[in-house]
Amino acid sequence: MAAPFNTVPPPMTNMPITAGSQSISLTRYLIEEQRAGRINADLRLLIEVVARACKTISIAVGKGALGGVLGDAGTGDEASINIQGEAQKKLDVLSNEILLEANAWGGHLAGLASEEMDTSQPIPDAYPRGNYLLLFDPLDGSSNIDVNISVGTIFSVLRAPDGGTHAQDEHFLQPGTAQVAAGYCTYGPSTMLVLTVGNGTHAFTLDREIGSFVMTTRGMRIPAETKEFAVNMSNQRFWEAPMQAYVGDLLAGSQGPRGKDFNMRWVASMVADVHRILTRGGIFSYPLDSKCAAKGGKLRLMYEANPMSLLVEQAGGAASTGRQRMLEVQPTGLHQRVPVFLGSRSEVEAAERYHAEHDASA
Ligand code: AHM
Ligand code: MG
Repeated sequence: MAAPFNTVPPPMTNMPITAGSQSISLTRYLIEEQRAGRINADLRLLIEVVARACKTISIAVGKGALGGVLGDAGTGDEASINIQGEAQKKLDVLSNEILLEANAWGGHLAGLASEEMDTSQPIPDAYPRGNYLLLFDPLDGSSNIDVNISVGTIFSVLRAPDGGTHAQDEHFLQPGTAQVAAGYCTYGPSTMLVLTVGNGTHAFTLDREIGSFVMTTRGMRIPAETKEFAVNMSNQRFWEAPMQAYVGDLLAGSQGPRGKDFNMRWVASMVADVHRILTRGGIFSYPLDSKCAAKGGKLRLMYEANPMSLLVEQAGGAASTGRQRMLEVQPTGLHQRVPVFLGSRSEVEAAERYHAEHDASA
């Protein structure tokens, strides 16, 4: 029998909910969190609205070529380029619109910011404004859409410093420790929502027949040790010296200083790679390299690194830039980029040691 949610905090072990146990919908989970005083009604509504938008995106992604939504946005020479300087896919644009439209009118937000938009967007005057800020990458890994590989939506929730007023870009520039909720939705063989409101990281699977997210793992736990790493190896020659040394020792396997053989996986969809790490451990990294050094890294702090880092820390893992705890980075820009190392605690600490030793000797 399922444990009563209102009295027992989620046990901190990877606990798949087995068939036959009482099913706990996302709605029920959020109501129980509200009763326990960990979230308020507005934050509950916000998460429900994001989850509903993700269901709509899941339907669009799932239709694939039949929905006429594959390929680049814009036409021919007029390819649509976003603020990141990247060509937008039709599904990037559509997912962004779905999230904007769903979140505009509920009264729970002061503003939104998206990886696909130049600046943040305040809630229109026609609607009431609330006390939260929502940031999202509407469709991460979208270069994978056309080849039918998992993609996902990543989101982060902050408190609005001036709740109820027009949100400005600078209101969003809060460190990851200030997040009140974070999550992602992965559109893979099944659609899953992985969520934290600061009380563990929990996974919900979309039951397509009834149209609701049902808890399938309560209290995800990342094993501290791992033998699996995820990185785009084709960038090796562009990496900094400490990353070269770290991965060199991973590749040396049982003959090298690490004394064990490592396996490598790289989906090139951060959501899918992080989901694997939350499920069975590993380290994910997108380090600084000479191609992206001028921008600070490849992945975005506010839309990718911070929400994933909160989910990973809440599952017992660690997240770092290689030189600093990710969640303590003070953002200076909405679209700021950072190097990323996250996953199994001992491996993230090992990567940090290589950076610290290199920096000390330099
Ligand atoms: P995107 O937000 O434009 O999709 O870029 C982010 C993606 C991540 O999902 C993934 O980890 C990374 O870019 C892959 O980069 P690369 O193609 O260099 O391996
Ligand atoms: Mg992205």
